[in-house]
Amino acid sequence: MYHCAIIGAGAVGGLLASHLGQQQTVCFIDSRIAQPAQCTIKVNSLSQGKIVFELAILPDVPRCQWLIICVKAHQVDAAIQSLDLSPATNILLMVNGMGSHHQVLKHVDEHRLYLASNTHGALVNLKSSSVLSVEHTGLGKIDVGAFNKQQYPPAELASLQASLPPLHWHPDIYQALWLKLVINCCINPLTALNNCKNGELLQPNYQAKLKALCQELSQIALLDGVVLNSALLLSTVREVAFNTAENYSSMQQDISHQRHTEIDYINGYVVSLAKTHHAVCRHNVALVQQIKLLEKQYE
Ligand code: KPL
Repeated sequence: MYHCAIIGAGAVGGLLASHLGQQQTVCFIDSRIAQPAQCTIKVNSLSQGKIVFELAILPDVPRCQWLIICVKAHQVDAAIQSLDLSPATNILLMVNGMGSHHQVLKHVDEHRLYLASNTHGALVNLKSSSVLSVEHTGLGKIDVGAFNKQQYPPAELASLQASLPPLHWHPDIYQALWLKLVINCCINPLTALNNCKNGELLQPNYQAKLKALCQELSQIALLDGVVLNSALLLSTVREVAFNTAENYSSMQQDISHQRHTEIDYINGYVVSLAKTHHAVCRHNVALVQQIKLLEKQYE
């Protein structure tokens, strides 16, 4: 029996595996492989220094306490649809944006689904079929809560908390998820469209756009039952842009490597929510259209 199985051998998956693997049994899951394989993980962790260790990659989920999903939001369905998921396994969904939980709920019971927001920065240095090398670029935190807003954490959360501090339990995780969504709605498309680092958004020419976006996002969040003050949102977005000034956002990276972006789960999620409530959402609509135009050039 493993403690944790992780789907998504990328920057976040590698970071989680390296920290959890210090105290627990961990493996990666990749439903595309036919036979179990082995992988060496090398991580420069900001809290634990250099970590190197071997990890099994399995084609299906073994008995485990947690299945952690950290793939791109639009890859969730493909990553889990052929897996044999035990009803006793807790699922922790740690993806950018919102809305991909619908894909998980097609396969698992809602009382097993937990949602997480991660603010650690991590970048893949090197990835091959047998080596994953990750740089931990920003010390963040992980917020976890139940999809169905249960008040207390499951007993199995303690093992994750011990290996991955700081990890906080939230009886209502949607506040934390929305805050991360707003950060992604502002930083990701603007850095992708302007092909710049996050810190560039602190320049005066972006301030009116950021302010308008935060006002619009705070109004849409309210329609979803989440109260977020727009001035506070703006200062949080600026703070994240400052703290990650030298990073390229994941959407800037997706566009520059000609990959499909997560726009449908970030600004696109906000636009569809606004539509449901017949609310105006022109700044987010414009960003979705512009990012989709860029994607069209190579898809
Ligand atoms: O989460 C991010 C992303 O790039 O997806 C931010 C917080 C914007 C950091 O780059």
